[in-house]
Amino acid sequence: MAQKSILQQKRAAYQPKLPSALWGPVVAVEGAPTQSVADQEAIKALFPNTYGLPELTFEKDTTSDKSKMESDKTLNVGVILSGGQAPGGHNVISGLFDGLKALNKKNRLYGFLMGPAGLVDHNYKELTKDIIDEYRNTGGFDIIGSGRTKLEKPEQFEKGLEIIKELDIQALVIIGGDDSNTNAAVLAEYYKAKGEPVQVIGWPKTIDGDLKNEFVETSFGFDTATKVYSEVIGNIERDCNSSKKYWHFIKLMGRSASHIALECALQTQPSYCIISEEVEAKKMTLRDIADDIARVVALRADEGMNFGTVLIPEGLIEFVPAMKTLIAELNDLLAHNPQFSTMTREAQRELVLNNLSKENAATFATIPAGVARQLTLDRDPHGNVQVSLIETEKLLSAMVGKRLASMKKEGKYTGKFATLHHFFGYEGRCAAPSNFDADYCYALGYNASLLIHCGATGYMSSVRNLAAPSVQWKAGGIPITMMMNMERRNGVDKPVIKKALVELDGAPFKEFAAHREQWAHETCFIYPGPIQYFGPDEVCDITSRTLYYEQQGK
Ligand code: FBP
Repeated sequence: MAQKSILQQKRAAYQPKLPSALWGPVVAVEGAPTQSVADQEAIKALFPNTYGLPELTFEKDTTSDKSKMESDKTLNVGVILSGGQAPGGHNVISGLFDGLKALNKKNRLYGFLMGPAGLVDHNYKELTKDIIDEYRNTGGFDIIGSGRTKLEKPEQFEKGLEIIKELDIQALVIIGGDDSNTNAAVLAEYYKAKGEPVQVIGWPKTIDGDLKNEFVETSFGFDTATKVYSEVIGNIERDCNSSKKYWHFIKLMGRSASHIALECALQTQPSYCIISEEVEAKKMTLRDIADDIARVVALRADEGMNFGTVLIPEGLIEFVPAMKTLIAELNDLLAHNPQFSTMTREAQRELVLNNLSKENAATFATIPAGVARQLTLDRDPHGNVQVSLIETEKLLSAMVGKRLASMKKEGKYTGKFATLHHFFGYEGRCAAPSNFDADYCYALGYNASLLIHCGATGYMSSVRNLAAPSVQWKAGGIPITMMMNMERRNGVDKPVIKKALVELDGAPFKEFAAHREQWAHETCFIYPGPIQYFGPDEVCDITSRTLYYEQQGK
């Protein structure tokens, strides 16, 4: 048995707070039929058996005199962790386990190992009370491991069905981001179309925060991960305000949307923060961005402040319009040339330059060789560029340095520009969940046991009203097809869950935009400090600033 830190030992005793609606017997209240957020006809045609299902809300069953929800029916359930780690995954599984056992002590939970591949390859283990107790309120996905295998081929579904039948599993729960929940919907449709009695339920996971909509207020893990990054950014800010000699360029994880960067900016008030969605809306080039950062460096230098912090979202490159069209064409090119990864670097560059459109070839030729190569590296199994490998923090600081050098020649800048670079991502993905994520995940898991109990399939577990204390949260399920639209992936149009990007007319961005010029001119750093697990509620239960501003007034 692995040794535990003292915090881990004490934290194991934390009992996550469930919404009061789930404390006893519940009834599932059906809403109106739903439709997808876009491309309704195309999605309906692809999901004839699971499209248009009603939203479900669990309410207290006031007709029952029992103290808890119970069932005579026994259930075997399989669970899969898919994609990148996010704090709270173990609590989702412990919530599901507790919910299943509350329904019927004979219910069993199986974990498929190392992601969706575990289902296809029949690698699994039964999750017993002893195992679950080891992992309560801990970070990481190591209870069963995770992976990025994309479940999309009928052969995979059939292999999965073999083990599902062997273990007599009635429901499969997939914990994942937008792509994995898309897989969950496809799987639910496949089994329903075949008349196989296997329910499929999804859970909203990703530190990126981009799996959200009216019914999913936030994905789990975002709260904890951003608190960890903000703690470290705050520490860097305090260091930089002490020595007053460095500009720190800090890249933050978040494959596509800039929610993490925006949240960290709201928590730490840096000298500068780039929001990719704004870059796209303003059609900015990398040069425009570097020039604007140089403007801030120069104006702080005028006040004697040759130091500061710049936050850079990981997904920036894909939002710079010229780069976006280049990457889209590169994605298609790579998808149609499977031999690409085995070619020499020179041959790869030649193939790219000879096959790209004139405009994109020109952009490709002008970007530094290192970044150009990073753009052509292997895609992840979902066809995405692996943006975490692109060192935009170094690229931008070099461009800012160049701009400052020419400003110096023109007599427009007299300061010093010494830079340090950081990339925060993996530091936060497996942190011990904050109270918010511990409670939210446990509730999502417990709630899924009720969705399974009431026969739902093709649904995502949904817990809402998250800015209120956890006992007031509302629980239920939303049809996954409702969140879908058609997008081009690996050169083909596919049904996928629509990614939620930062809204420039949303409250969190407006709050940031209203203050950023002041944060640039003055030193307004905030030092949030570490996540607190013990102490006053207002410190331990604080939600993300994003959720706070989004929910304010609702
Ligand atoms: P998910 O969308 O699967 O939750 O993963 C998000 C993420 O953490 C991104 O922020 C990051 O770009 C990516 O995973 C890195 O993944 P990997 O470590 O597998 O390369």
